[in-house]
Amino acid sequence: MYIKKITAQEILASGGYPTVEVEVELESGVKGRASVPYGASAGSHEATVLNDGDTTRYNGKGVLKAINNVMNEIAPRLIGVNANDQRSIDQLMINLDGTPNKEKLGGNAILAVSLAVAYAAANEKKIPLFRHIAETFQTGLDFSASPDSDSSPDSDSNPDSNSNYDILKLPSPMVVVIEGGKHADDSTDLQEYCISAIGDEPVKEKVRKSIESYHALKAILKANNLSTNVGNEGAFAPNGLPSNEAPLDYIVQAIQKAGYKPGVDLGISIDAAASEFYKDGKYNLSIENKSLTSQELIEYYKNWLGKYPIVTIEDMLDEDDWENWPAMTAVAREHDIENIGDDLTVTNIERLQKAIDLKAISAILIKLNQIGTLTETVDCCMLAKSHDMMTVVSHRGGGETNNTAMVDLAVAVGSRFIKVGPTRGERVSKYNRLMEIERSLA
Ligand code: 2PG
Ligand code: MG
Repeated sequence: MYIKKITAQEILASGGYPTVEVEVELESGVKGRASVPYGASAGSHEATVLNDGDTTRYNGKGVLKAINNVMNEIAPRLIGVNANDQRSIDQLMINLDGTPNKEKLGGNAILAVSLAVAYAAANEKKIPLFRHIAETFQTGLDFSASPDSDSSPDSDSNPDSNSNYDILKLPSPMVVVIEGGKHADDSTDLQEYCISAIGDEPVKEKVRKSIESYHALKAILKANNLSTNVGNEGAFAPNGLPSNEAPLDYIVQAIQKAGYKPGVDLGISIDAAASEFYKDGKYNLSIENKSLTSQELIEYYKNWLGKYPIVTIEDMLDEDDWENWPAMTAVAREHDIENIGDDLTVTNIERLQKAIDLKAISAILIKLNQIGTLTETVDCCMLAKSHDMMTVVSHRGGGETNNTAMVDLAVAVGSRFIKVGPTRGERVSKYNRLMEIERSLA
């Protein structure tokens, strides 16, 4: 499994700006290819997305420097290295970069190589990526076929079928249905309102029920004279909503209109992305003309918690408002709601450990490009898991590609949800991959 060649190129992401795509070829001729996303409301503690800053190309957002780093800095060190040794390869790139936020080589350059290596190794082993990740990092999940299954080469059964794995444990969809904040103009102050599937049923049913509710929501928004244009992630982004609470009410109506039970089949998840409306110690809710302290904001949210079938909340406070996060978590836990850190924790084990020590969160959002290597991402998931903390693997709002590594990661580490938008090719590719994995394991 020795690496023979690494190539990199600029490709377009869904936000209309370039991103990095890498192909790794092994001596056997087997290849792996991956591309990486970028955020819109990226946290300030994330790994660097290295852009060129050359304003004559793509408003300065080209990624030729990152491409150059892959070709001339990273590739020469990885030729001849065993692609199955993911941890060493990632460590080598971390050392080569040498900065805490991967600003020298670019988190985008490093992650694209990291994932392409993983795909190449999985392809060489003729196993799907999720299984390769689970085996490589010993995540404790067994996707291998059970010994009594028919896996003879001439059988037309799927080699991954009859596995020891219970498909009801696959991650559930957390579908962004209304978006505001930095993901849309003049919508809500809070960034995302999601429908999260909580029933005990196969993924394909959860996807269907969530998406049917998304369509029902369209009718409800229209009936309320609200626009059904969509934002970055393919969710509705209506102007002129009366409050940040209104979407919660519309979503409950939508779930019911689609014929499902709020709080039983489908619940609600909120991502405030509060760093985006925090300034000088105050949280500014512009559509309601309010400027609140952390304590006042927690009180404001508190009114919603017992009233709606909310299952998770995320980034309800600023990314460095550490002292108030524990109070938010305590309030959420009283209502059996998980409090997710995203910009707070940035898939970084040091920040996660701090959050654990402070009891600042009860769950963590996971984004591969927040930290920049597959190994560090899996380590973060495993640290969360060792503290019985739920993980949610997420897409990015700025620009996504059709790459589905986030889904395989979510399956491999046993994440509870994947957070992805409901429409647009780069979003539905994630749900389609999840349903494909389900079929392969059924
Ligand atoms: C988030 C993400 C994804 P962005 O905050 O959870 O929805 O947004 O990628 O813009 O940071
Ligand atoms: Mg978030």
